[in-house]
Formats: sequence, C-alpha cells, structure tokens
Amino acid sequence: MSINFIHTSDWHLGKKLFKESRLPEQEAFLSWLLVQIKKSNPKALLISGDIFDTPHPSSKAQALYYQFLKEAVDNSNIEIFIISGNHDSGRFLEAPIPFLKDRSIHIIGSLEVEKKTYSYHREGVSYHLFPYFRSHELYNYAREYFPEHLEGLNTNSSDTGLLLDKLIDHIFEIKEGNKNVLLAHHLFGNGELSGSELGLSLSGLDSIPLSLIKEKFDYVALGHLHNHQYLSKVDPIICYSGSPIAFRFSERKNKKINSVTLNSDIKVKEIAVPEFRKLYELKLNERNYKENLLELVKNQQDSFELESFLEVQISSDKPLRGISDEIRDLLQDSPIKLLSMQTRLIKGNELNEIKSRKKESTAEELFKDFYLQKYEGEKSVPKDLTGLFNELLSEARSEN
Ligand SMILES: [Mn+2]
Repeated sequence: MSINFIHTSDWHLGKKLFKESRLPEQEAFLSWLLVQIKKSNPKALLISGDIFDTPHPSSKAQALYYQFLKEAVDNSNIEIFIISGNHDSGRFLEAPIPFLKDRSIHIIGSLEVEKKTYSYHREGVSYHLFPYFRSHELYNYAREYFPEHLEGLNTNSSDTGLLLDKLIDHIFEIKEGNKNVLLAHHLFGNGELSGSELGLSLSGLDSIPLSLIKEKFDYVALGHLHNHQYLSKVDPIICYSGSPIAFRFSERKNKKINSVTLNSDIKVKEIAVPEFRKLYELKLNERNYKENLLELVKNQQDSFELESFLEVQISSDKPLRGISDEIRDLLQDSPIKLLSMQTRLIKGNELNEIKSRKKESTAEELFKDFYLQKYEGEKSVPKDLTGLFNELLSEARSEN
C-alpha cells in the first residue's frame, strides 16, 4: 500500500518585509498548495512550525490560515498535522482544537506536563508531533516524569541531550512495522541558515544531535531553517522543507515543498513553489546605478501579478544626497517598488557601514557587533556571555 503526504513549514503568515505586507504572496502560496493537494490527493499535510510570524498574529493572517484549513479538509480526505515553531504561541495554536480535531486537523503546540497524545497511528504510518519548546519546559517535564535524570545535572550539552533522549522515548510511541514520521522545529545537526530565522538554542545545546532521532524514524519533517535542505538523504531522510517564500532579499528564491511517498521504501518528490513576487537585490556604485536600474525596468516581466520589491545598495566614496528620490523617479512608472536603499561609504567610518548594512540583522548579530565595537581588539564574544545573552533573549521572547 502506498501512502503519500506533503511536508511544508515556516509560512510565517503576517510577516512583513520592511513595512510591506507579504500576505498577498502567502495567500497565493496557499491557493497554489490547495491545487497541489487536489492534484496528488495526499493522505496528510504536515506543517512543521512557524505557521504565524508572531505569537498573536493579525486577524488577516488568522483569517487566511482558517480559510486554508477549511478549504483543504472540505475538498479532500486529507488529515492535517501541525506543530508550533519558535515564532508561534503554542497555546494560541492549540486553542481551536475542540473545533479542529473533528475535522481531521491535529495540533501540538506545546510540551505540557498534562498527558496528551503526541503520536498518531494510521495504517502503515505513524506521525509523531514534537512541538517547539524551550529549556525550562523541558526541565519542567523532566521534573514530573523522570526526575531521577535531573539529579546533579549541569545545563551542559551532554546532559540536555540525555533529557531530550528521555523525552523522545517518553512522549512518542514508535510503532514497529509502521513507517515512523517525525515533525519537529528545533535545530538539528548542522543546517545552513538563510538569515531570516530567529536564533534558538536549548540551554547548553546549540542543536540536537541527529543520533537522538536516527534509529527511531524513517522520515523527519523539519521546520525552522528557511532554505530547503537535507541533513540526511537515507535512513532516515531528514529534511528542512524551508519557507515557501523568500523573506529577505538575500535569501535563496528556489522554494519547495516535499511530496513524500511511502512504500516499502520512501520517495521524495520536490515540488517547486512558484515565485509570486520578484525580489531584486542590487549592489551598485555611483557610476553604474542609473544604467542598471533602467535595464531592470526595461526587462521587468509583466507576468507577475504582484509588484516587485527592490533593495539597492550603492557604494560611493562620498556621501550621496537625494539619491533615493532619484531612484524612485527612475522607477516611477514601473511595477517595481523600492523598499530599501543603502549607501555604503567605501572609505567612510566603519560604524556607519555597519549601521546601514545591519538593518535586518538578528538580535544575536547586533549583540556581536555591539560587543566588538565596545571592546576594541576582541575578535569574538566570549562563549559564556553569548550563552547568557541567548538565555535572556529566549526568556524575553517566550513572554510574548
Ligand atoms: Mn521560521
């Protein structure tokens, strides 16, 4: 018997680029996804976290999500499995469960001490839902169910790894004879960041070792990293599906979802997500920018329904005045909107350069820049300080 499911993640509904909404592209993606579901008629849709961009998303973002869920289950026999990501509020995702579970939509948003079911067994396949959680939730859980492992524990990585191992054993029921599929949104192994992810770490542990999941699962459907990538291609297949749209100008644009078929073996068919809006990133200088921008306007295809977004960086050895207005004039009658314009002084002082370059930096990057400027001559931030900073950051974020 052959079983087919679709794996996607990191929709970040409601996310903005500078001040521009991405909801039109996100809506286009969800319509496209409905067509894919109709075409391949999969048994399940797996959404591996970061459904929304913020813990309490706008009503428009929520409306889009519920409209999608309704249309997906109304028009097919699909079951939908959803876990939270680091951007989601787990409790917020779980609140509508009483309505959704009768419609074959299953959500695990948080790791809680109360008993709940993390494994769903179907004919030939079991889905195991690992919600996003932070260290303190892991410790709470351990205190309740395996306190003996907390004795004499340091928050160093081998100990945290041990707790995670216990946790995986404790919450999941691995079914021999079935294909076992894991959904998760933590950092595993050594993935490649695209730059638009928020940093996350468990106390003392930067990423979860693959050895903790390798033996137990056949396919691992990950979320968090925004570039589509495999951590392992066989036994098991471990894959980050990536985000369906690029969130930064610099991010790779080849976005995908996975259509996975389980027989005696596992086949992954990657389906390319169309680009619904063009994002252009141009690095120019004061001599060539006009010519390049005119060229861009000339070659702009009309086939895109949504206007294009543009980021321009212009290097120069002297301050350039009025250049943003000039560029806006150049683009005036074109379907290209200038979202970000940075000038880079080649011989200017370094601070200005960092300021203009780091507009979209993560908190971790900004902290590093700040530290290196404050303590001249230092090459990196001491590890313990980074650890403390990350802890504070994750505390602040979980209060949202
Ligand atoms: Mn994400």
